[in-house]
Amino acid sequence: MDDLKAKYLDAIGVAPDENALEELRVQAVGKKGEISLRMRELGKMTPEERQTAGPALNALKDEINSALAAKKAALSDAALDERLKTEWLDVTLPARDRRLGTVHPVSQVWEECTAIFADMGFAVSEGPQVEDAWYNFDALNIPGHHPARAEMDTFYMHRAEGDDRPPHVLRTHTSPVQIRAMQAQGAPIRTISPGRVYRADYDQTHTPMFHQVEGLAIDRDISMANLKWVLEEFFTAYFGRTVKTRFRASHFPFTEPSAEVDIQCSWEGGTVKVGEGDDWLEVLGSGMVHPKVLSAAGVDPAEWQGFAFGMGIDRIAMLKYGIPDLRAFFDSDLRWLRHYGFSALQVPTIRGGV
Ligand code: 2NL
Repeated sequence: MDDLKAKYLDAIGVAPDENALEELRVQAVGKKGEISLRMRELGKMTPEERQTAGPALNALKDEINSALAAKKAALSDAALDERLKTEWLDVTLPARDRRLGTVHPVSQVWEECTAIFADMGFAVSEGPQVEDAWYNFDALNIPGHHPARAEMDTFYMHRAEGDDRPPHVLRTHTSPVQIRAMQAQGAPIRTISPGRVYRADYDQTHTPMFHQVEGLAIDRDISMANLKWVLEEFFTAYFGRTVKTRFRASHFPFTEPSAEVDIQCSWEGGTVKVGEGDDWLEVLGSGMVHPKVLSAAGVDPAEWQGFAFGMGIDRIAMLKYGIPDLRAFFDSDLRWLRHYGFSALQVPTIRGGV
């Protein structure tokens, strides 16, 4: 009996597949199997012999049956594992999350500005980021010896050796775009020029590349009054509330008269809030376009006049969305971008975008 048990349990243990297992089942416990034959022989035994052999054979049959069932389960698990190694595509798995990117706050604010000024009849002009020094300085009444050229920390694009033409510059403002627009279209003109500008300056509040939006309106009778209305309309739409402004006399070579514009704000707990309180925050430079600048751009200053202004996109983005650190704007840190970024579906509108 022990031999019989060992023979079948060992064979079941090493059976390679279900067919081998089925053969073993027939051999051992099938109708004409070895165990069944032994059971048939019980009749020829003495009652004493039968009393021990009967239960022993039944127990052996049970043991072989459960060994067969266990081995069958193990074989089918192994077969599934083997299949899963090659079948890497499991169509029953849930779909993977799609990781959507976000719109950078600079892009969002750029579009918000464009939408607000477009609603006031301003077109958008674009131009090169690598400029002739003439467009960036001379046309704007900033002559070669003027300290502004040094103050602006200009990036110069040096010519090849032996090429004696003056070097190109990375534009330090988007004014050259407006000069080109006036040359191309003449007057009257109403346009804004958002874009990247460059100054060799890097600290807590300055990055060597930043974003500016300039505006220009030239017609026969445009005045500072029109400038004030346009800017107040802009700030109210942009910040979504009435924002008081303060015009302070200033000086730029390209405007006369010139004004710096402050907006109303409050300081509480180290954060600034726009459109309330009685502090002031400088956000913008502006003025009436200098006659020499009009002439340089091919517009007759005896016939035409108008205003221009320039402000920092990054700066007003920080103010509106409570972003404390300018330099994080250009770190490309995905956690920062997910936190401060906008959904691609959040399209800016003339009411301020959000
Ligand atoms: C600032 C603000 C300013 C302008 C930019 C401009 C453009 C043309 C003619 C005259 Cl085509 N002016 N733009 C005017 C005033 C200020 O920028 O704080 N700049 C240093």
